[in-house]
Amino acid sequence: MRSPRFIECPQPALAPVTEAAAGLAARPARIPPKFFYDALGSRLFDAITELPEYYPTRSEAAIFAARRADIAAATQAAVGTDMTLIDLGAGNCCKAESLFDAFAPARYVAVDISVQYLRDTLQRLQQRHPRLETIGVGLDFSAQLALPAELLGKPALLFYPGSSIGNFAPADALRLLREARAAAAGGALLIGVDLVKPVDVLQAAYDDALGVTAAFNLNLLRHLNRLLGADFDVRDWRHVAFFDPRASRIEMHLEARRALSVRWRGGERRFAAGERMHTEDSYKWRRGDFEALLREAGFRDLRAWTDEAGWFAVMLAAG
Ligand code: AVJ
Repeated sequence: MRSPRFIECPQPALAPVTEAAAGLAARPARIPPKFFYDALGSRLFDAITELPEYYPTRSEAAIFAARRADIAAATQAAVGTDMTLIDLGAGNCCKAESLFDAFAPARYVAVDISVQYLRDTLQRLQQRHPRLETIGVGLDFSAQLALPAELLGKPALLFYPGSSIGNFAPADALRLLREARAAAAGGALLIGVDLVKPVDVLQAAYDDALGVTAAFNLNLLRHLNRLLGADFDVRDWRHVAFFDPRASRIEMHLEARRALSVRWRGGERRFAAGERMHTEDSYKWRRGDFEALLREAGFRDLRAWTDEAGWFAVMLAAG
């Protein structure tokens, strides 16, 4: 059996502690969504994907279940047979692994902000796929997709499922897509995109009856307490999520229930009652607009598959 190899990329320009502290001091306060994903946050996100209100995971899975052979054939035609599968934000690697039979990759590169999470996941994955060359890359690609040079140059399939692209404002999404096209080196991108749909469906997905999304959002404060030595009391804050039709995005915020002050290592600030901290944007695209964005990023030969309701799209774009 082979063993997975791990590459830890150098830290981004801004260290996580510096970035989080700057966001907390900003007006209005704004913490990037990558800070949701500490150990508990990752588990809470997994729980979100099981909620009846959270349609994206199920819609995307339904598309792959119904169209797997078609998607695999189109992907192999675009990338070739000696396929390197580069999984952006691999997490538990389940989605990529479910494609191994149909896609038959020669090499699997799992990229995630948390290399620690990847270590356990990839050890177990390697046991199930003993001959697959498996590489784990610890990289925060939210500011720049700077993959290690040794992995670049051969046509690759960049796999970016789950509509994580929704966390990027259109201009930043375009930048990431351009970087993905460069990394694909003549291969292709296979991406999940959440689409515009009735507002009540969107809002329920981000404000579920059980309060799991609220816990996911509030857990950010516990993460900041650990990361920054902050003294947030989670009970002082409330989860807020709504769809802004003009920006075509869900916004998530944490709202102070009363006037309070927060201290952390190297800083302090007051929040008025009702003051909000912006924690996430989740953009919802019209299919044609996202296809135009892919073309603007230099992709061609676009294919798109949607679920029956037309709520989610899986798109393939040649580099
Ligand atoms: C992982 C970014 C795709 O935007 O739907 C789920 C994160 N936030 N519920 C999304 C999320 C609140 C999710 N993405």
